[in-house]
Amino acid sequence: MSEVVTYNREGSIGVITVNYPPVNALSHAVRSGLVAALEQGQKDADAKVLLLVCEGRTFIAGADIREFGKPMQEPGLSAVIEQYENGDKPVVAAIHGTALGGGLETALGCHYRVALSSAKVGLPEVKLGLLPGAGGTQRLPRLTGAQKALEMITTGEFVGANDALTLGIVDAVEDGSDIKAAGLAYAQKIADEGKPVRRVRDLTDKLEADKGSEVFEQFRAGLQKKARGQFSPFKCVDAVEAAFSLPFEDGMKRERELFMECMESPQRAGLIHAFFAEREVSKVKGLPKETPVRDIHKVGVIGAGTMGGGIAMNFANAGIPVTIAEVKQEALDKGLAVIRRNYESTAKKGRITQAQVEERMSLISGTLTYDDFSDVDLVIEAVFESMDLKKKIFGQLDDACKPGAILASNTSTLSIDDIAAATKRPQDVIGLHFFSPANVMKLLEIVRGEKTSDEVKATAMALAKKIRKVGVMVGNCYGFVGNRMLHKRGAEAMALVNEGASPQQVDKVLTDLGFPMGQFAMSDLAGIDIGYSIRQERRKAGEDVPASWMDKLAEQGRLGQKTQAGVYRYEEGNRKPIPDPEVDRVIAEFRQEQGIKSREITDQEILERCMYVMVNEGAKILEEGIADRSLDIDITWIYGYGFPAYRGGPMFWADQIGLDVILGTIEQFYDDLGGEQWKPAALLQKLVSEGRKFSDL
Ligand code: 3H9
Repeated sequence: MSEVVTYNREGSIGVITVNYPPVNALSHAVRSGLVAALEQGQKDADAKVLLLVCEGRTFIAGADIREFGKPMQEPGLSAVIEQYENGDKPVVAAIHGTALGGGLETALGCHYRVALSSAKVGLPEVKLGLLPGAGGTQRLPRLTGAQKALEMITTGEFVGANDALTLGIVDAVEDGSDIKAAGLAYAQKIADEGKPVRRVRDLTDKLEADKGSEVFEQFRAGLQKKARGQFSPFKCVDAVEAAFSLPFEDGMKRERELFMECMESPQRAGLIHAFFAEREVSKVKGLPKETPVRDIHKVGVIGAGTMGGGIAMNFANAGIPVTIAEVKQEALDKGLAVIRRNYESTAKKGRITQAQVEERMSLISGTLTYDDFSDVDLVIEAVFESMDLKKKIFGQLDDACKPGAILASNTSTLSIDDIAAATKRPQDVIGLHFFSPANVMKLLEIVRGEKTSDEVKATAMALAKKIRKVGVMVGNCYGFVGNRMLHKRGAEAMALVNEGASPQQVDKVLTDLGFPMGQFAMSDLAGIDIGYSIRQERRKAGEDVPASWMDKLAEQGRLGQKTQAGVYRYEEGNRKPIPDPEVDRVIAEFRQEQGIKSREITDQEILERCMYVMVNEGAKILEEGIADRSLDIDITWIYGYGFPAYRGGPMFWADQIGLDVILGTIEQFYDDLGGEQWKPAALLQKLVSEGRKFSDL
């Protein structure tokens, strides 16, 4: 008898129990166990109805993703589900936690479904670059009709139990937390009422209603925008459409073919890498799992600007009281008003209730003095990037905060060690780098200083989870992982425009790769004055900072989106960048002044220069131990900068292109263009000589 799936009888109900922690994924052992237990149940003359239920935190959460890419061992999931559906004893699936992917498909192969009201169901395969490959695209529309099935399958979003009941996906919903008791009671009812088997594959009324409908074309058109560049969402539509145009068996065959196409696509590999990488980043090298963490009951934030306000919202959203400090009452009032406006607009969109707006606002207070930080467990400083100012603030915080309080900086570039040196508690100092908009972007770059204690590091990682961010632990250097790579890409993008490319050509190459916006659209969003004032400061300090056409734009007052003109122009109330001939003129004038003869630049050169410079820098970051693993860099870029998850992150993308190809091109650029940024990273050379990849490290 399988250890992970057991069979026993309770009265007239034959109970099939899956127990395969952590999420009861459909491994080979579970699939064969399900078949064996079903056969036992069918042979058991005293079992009138069978019940499929899971131990632990959830019903089956899908196929075992760790088995993907390895040879499939029989029985396949579709065959298992077919046996459940074709049997002549009714089978009830009892759902708690999340019935996902192959898990929901298994439940759809059962004849009745009961769920706890806290349960959720979904077909999230699309998020892994796949489509439901065990009948989900054929059975779900037979219950819900085309529209809802397409929505669920192309977005992968989960549906709560009560909505699932309305949609016909489950037959009953029970309150409480004892899924086995709920399942047994429902199965007994089926037995008492002598209900027959009811096979989803035989249901046809929803299919008839939507046959020939325009909904498929409408979905494809919508996806052109929403899923630009992606492969599997379009295949999902094809598969669901097959349910309406083909008999069940043929529809299943079509689903299989499309599933295999997705399985073989590089996007599937990228998304599954991203799925596991997201979970791996929480396991920090050298930081034992049992490291104690400090309680964070109350937080202080310094700065009520866009960043400080966004940071504060994260804590209020997680139910943690937060006090924001500002220098002037006016700035504080303005910051608090912006936060309220943000919440109100979320409420208007129906994502939170008005009561939640008030509840969250009641957790946020303001102050003009650090004396109010005497009882906070954590302070996050979010003032502008000036080392002198930060040192002054940290010295004051050291005096104002209780012993054991963590002092964090949201700096995006400056040295955490230098900031920590302004305090008598460098072990309690850490970088917590949020990404704008801080209440939305999922990344939290956690910067460990030389002296940061393990307890503080572990507390920061746990805190990230609590405020629903993905925390990535990185080392201390200029720009850390994300901005250090971004700055290299930015310098290369500028060089390309100097040499002859247009800003829109550079941006298009990046958006075609899947970035939500290009380098120059991003400068407009952040504000051109930021880079300009940094360059001016450095010039004043006597540094040799080359002239730039961006300086000319800043001097003309073209500061970006906020002035409706920057590298692009913007129409009132619209964030869409529009190329501007005036900017072309400024660039042409600049080239003339600098004696640059512009040349044709190909999209391929833009791609290689913008991306390979990042990969080379990423390799140096790994070499120096600033990032522990290439997956830490991948997750930083996916969640901090919108790198397309379906390409797995910049380092995974590089592995897929081939490190030998990339190194060869980098060497060529080093010869042709020169510059430290093109000096090949020793790690990259080593990996190529050993025939290895970043992901092998
Ligand atoms: C599919 O079903 C294809 C079929 O249509 C067709 C087949 C022919 N497999 O996320 P957590 C691990 S495709 C293997 O931290 P949570 C995870 O790596 C699949 N492992 O917990 C982690 O391991 P570790 C469709 C899995 O409570 C641990 O479980 N299904 C799988 O925050 C805990 O995970 C999906 O896409 C898996 N399927 O969230 C569902 N799932 O501890 C994917 C999880 O070693 N899973 N693990 O780091 C999820 O969305 C979330 O994990 C879930 C729990 C909501 C279930």
